[in-house]
Amino acid sequence: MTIRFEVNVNYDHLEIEKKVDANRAGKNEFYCEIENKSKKKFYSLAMFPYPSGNAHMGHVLVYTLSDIKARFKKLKDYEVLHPMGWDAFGLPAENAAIKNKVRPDLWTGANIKKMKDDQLNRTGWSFDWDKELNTCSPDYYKWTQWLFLEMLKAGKAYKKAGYVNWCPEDQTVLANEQVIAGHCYRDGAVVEKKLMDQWFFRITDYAPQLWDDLAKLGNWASEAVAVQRNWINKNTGTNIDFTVPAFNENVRVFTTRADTLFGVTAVVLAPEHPLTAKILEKSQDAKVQSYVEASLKKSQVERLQSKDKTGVKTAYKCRHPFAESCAIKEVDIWIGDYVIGDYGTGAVMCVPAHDSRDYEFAKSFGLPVVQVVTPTGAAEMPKDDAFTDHGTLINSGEFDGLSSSQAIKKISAKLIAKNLGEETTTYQLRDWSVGRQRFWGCPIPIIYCDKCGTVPVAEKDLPVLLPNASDSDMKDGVISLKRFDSFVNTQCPTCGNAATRETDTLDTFLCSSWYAFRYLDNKNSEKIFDSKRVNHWMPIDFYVGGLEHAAQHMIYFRFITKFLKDRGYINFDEPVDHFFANGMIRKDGAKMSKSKGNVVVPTDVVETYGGDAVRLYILSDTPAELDRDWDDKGIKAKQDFIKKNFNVLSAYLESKRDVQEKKLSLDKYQDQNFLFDFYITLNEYEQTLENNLFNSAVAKVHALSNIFLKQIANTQNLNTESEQILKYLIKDYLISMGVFLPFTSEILLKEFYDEKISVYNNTWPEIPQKYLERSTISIAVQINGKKRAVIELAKDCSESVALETAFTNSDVIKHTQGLQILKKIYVAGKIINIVVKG
Ligand code: ANZ
Ligand code: ZN
Repeated sequence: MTIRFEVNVNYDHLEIEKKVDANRAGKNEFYCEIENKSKKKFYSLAMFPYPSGNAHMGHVLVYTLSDIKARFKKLKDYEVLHPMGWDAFGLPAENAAIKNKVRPDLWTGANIKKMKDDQLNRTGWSFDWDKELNTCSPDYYKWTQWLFLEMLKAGKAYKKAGYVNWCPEDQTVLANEQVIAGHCYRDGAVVEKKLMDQWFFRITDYAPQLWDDLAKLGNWASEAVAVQRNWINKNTGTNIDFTVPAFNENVRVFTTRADTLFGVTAVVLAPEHPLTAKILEKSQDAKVQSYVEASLKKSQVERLQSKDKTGVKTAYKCRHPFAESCAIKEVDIWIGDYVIGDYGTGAVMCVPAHDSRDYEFAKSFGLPVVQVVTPTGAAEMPKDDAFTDHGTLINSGEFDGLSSSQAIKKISAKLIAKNLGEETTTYQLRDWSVGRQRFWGCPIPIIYCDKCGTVPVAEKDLPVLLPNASDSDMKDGVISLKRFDSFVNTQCPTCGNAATRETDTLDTFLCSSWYAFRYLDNKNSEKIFDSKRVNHWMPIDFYVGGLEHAAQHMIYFRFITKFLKDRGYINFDEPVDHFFANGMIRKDGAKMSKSKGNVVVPTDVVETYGGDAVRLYILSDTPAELDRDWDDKGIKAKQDFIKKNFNVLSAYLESKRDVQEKKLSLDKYQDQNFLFDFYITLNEYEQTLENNLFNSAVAKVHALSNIFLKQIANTQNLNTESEQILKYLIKDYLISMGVFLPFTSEILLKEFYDEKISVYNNTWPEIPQKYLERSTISIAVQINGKKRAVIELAKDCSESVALETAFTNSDVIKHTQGLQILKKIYVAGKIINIVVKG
């Protein structure tokens, strides 16, 4: 036999990887036949990367996870899709363009090439590059634009005034990431909030469905579902009207605790509330004026997180809806920025005794605290805080003595009867602001005409192409589509008059909210995708990504799916069956970051330890859902393990080149025990992979290797048939190991079995039922307290048979011959104890 790959019997990962890659070049081994309906499908997907130019350890973890799953399912005879693409629009490219004076498209393209060649293809990831997509390429963003137009047609895209971050120095809009502690990242100017017309998607129309369908996400990481629940946050409550005599109108508050109505000591309006503006106009109060202006400059996050509640009292009061029976007849109207403008009604009834935020607010301004709910049972009234639990009503007139939940119903009913309230459902979810005042994004396909107004670009005219930015376009450090006259100036598609294009681009979260569909039909120039394909392949069977995407990306992805279903393009309403949320890779207990100087670079470790070791190490010991600490010793140990496994196997197989592997009857194999060991462990390995217990799977890889290495060490007396069977079993073993160790397995299979063999396009070994449960057990025989032998017994063996068998064992005979036997007992299933005199 010729040595086909010239395997160096000493493990050298670089040489092995080079050979495996060379052999693979030019073939798309991982090609998925989308139209293949003869097999069950498996869609394994990891969130696609931003082409920053440098893969980091987080990428290594997610792509190894989706890859292990893909390879395993492929062996289990599924048609597997494991695609890869680029989330290429966004701020970093724009910033790099400004800093380095390179065009963002060129910068992005170079990074993609670098990541693909140097990084993604070196870790043994089975990506089907035929399905590659890139969100900044016109044949992709054409369909992002189409999706926008679909939203518009359905009445789900609209323009309204929204607050943006405004740098007064640059006279430009800043992204949230460009605002550092309230200041512009470039010139340090204090960032202001400015009202500008912006595009929104009506995701709130889908809030009830997004909420109800959380029940369908049984296979999601539970933390991710919790994040979604929090984000959508459905609440049932009561809207209550307080009349404001000075304005002859009502201010409506939203509360979940109508039972606390008798404890109201103020009504607080959000600075954005319409009545705030009216109050400002009527009172001309400078203090109120400056407070409102200052509040509007703060971001929502800042407002919610600030520890001290701020506010200002206005000159106006409103009437309590139960003034006739409540001790409190009227309360002051305040403005406070802890009240959010677009949640509930943008106004709250302030109940300091029972709401913590109201309590802090009341403390800051000396408002009265009136207790109206008293703890029931063992609960106690907290000392310096609100009592926020349900309890029993006091100080509430006719409602005294009711439980909170009874009181909520009764008080609501009375308010409704008086026409001063209604029961409501609210969601915290806000409409999705999709416009960005940035250059490097997907242009919004809208034209503004003086005569015709807002005119959507016709579908046949898509894509609206981004202009090519040249160096001079970036000279002042700001690029906006507004600068490109040739882009801005156009003709109205309706009347033909001169018109201008929308210069906002779309949020990159829109690009990533439909990419999983496009992988299934990435070359379609007629349609966004073929519905039949998508209906067959979705939902995604296994989706891997960080919990940091559990809110925005996963909500938008679910929303777009529901929208496409309503429009008749697909027939399912949840995009992801199983969402696997991976943990973080840390170093010395801290997040890896450039500033801490603790970054472990994937290319370096692949170079030093090899792709197989990286794959095995990154999933070992700790469940992949949890954070793990990177440890150089740990990966070195994995490399040593792989090396030993490789060296022993290759030396053995080298010496048995002339043996032809054969799938003979396993009964013929001389060491039946080995077969039990192998198949029982292989079966456990399979279960761990099926159930995503990846660290346990790594442990099984080690266990299997031990079983084979031990067997190889004991092969001196194997007859020819057993040797043929063993060689066959080693092949099966290598195929199953290929899930974690594609390079080592592939090279050994090619070298010693068949040069055309692939560790990917192959079949998981068949596991004979017979070898899954041992009918015998190994029992130690102790003589005078010393272990002298191990014998095989039938599981249900009687004591007399057990002892009889023991005395046929040569070691037992040796240690008892000629001696008086004082005692012999069999502890069933455990041990045989023999006591002799002498
Ligand atoms: C009075 C009250 C008394 C409240 C009490 C709570 C406890 P969740 O559960 O998060 O939805 N609220 C209503 N609108 C608000 C807004 N725009 N900005 C800030 N807070 C607002 O919160 C519902 C509760 O949050 C409402 O019930 C209201 O305070 C407050 F013992 O009303 B509650
Ligand atoms: Zn027109």
